[in-house]
Amino acid sequence: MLHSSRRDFLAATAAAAAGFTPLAADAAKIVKGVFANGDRPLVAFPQKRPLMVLTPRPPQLETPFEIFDDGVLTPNDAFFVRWHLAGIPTTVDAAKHRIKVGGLVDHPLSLSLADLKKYEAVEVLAVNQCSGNSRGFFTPRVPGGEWQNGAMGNARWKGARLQDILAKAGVGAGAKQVQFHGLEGPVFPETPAFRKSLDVGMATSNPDIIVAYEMNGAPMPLLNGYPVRLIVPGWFATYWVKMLSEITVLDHVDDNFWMKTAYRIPATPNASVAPTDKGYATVPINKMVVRSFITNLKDGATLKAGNHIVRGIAFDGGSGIHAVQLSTDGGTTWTSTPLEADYGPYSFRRWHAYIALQSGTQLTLACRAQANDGSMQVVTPIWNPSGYQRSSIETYKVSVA
Ligand SMILES: Nc1nc2c(c(=O)[nH]1)N[C@H]1C(S)=C(S)[C@@H](COP(=O)(O)O)O[C@H]1N2
Ligand SMILES: [Mo]
Repeated sequence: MLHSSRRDFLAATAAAAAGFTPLAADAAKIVKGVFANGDRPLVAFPQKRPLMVLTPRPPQLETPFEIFDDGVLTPNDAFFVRWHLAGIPTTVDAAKHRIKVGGLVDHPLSLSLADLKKYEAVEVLAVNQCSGNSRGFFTPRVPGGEWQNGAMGNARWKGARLQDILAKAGVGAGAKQVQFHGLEGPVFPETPAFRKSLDVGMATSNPDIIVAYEMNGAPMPLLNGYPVRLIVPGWFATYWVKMLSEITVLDHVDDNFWMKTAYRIPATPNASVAPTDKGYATVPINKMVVRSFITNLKDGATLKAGNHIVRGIAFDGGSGIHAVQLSTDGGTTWTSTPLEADYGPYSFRRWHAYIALQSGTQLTLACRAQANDGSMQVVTPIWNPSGYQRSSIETYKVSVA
């Protein structure tokens, strides 16, 4: 392998050290940053096309945004990747994999993949979005994975309903939460293992939460959680536990690090605070907030004069998209755009509009979505110290040649 820059070399060797040998580290390819320190090498990890590398170990790989223009589903080999801990198995024997269902249950279970497939199979199109998607745009900047807008993806997930599995196990009286854990572990013993929990009411009554064994009609890539992962449609990806190996019913509210300390948002309107604010209450991050993007042009683009189609996507936390509007004057006036096919309330919803561009002009495009629950994107960016839940209206400056 040839590496023209030290940075690519480090990315490739660190990935190899983690057991993930990049298949084609093309040293020439760097995606230019849209914020300071935002340049990202494009590296292909196993089962993946070249993606933007934030960190190779643990792997944090971002989907180049133009891929969202290709179709409503994000291909498995282009789907973003995010792990917290570096001790990820580099292979998993699906035939030997078991999901242990235990804790406060009447009948503990040990489910093989074959057992899982005996439950009624359900399918859902749902967006998996990292809580910190778009963190790099926070002003002032905050620490954490400096994602652009590509820490998200939309896939068709197939699996068994969590509520059916829990019904079989029999949830005991006094249960408070259900905790999920995957196969990976920390490299250092003092690092807390990654465990996430949902309230027992939600886990036993929401028929859309599934333990999935298929992603877009195929087994999911190892880096996206092969052989099974939890799908929590409408909720941020932190709950979508990969390589799921344990489901534990708890008689208390989970107080492990990943619930009590990490992944919490201010209990304020729009989860927003001032950088100087201290001592506010926080809650575990939960439902996603409505967002929309243009997918076929980038901020700063130069276009030819004439007629153009503008294409985009929108999604929310599960009520579905009611309308998307486009502005060609930076948000002063808005026009409704036709929505494309509806793949259910948890999926990306595509939209498009036609605009006529006069040569020699400059304009700012903006799109805003309104969800069926009435929520609507606003101009004012939110801020919180973890860089979670960015959802403000995106703008795109365009020069017409
Ligand atoms: N086992 C396990 N599952 C996990 C995580 C993890 O570190 N370990 N990270 C979560 C977070 S924060 C995100 S953003 C998503 C990323 O899913 P993806 O890698 O399939 O895109 O996985 C979630 N599930
Ligand atoms: Mo995340």
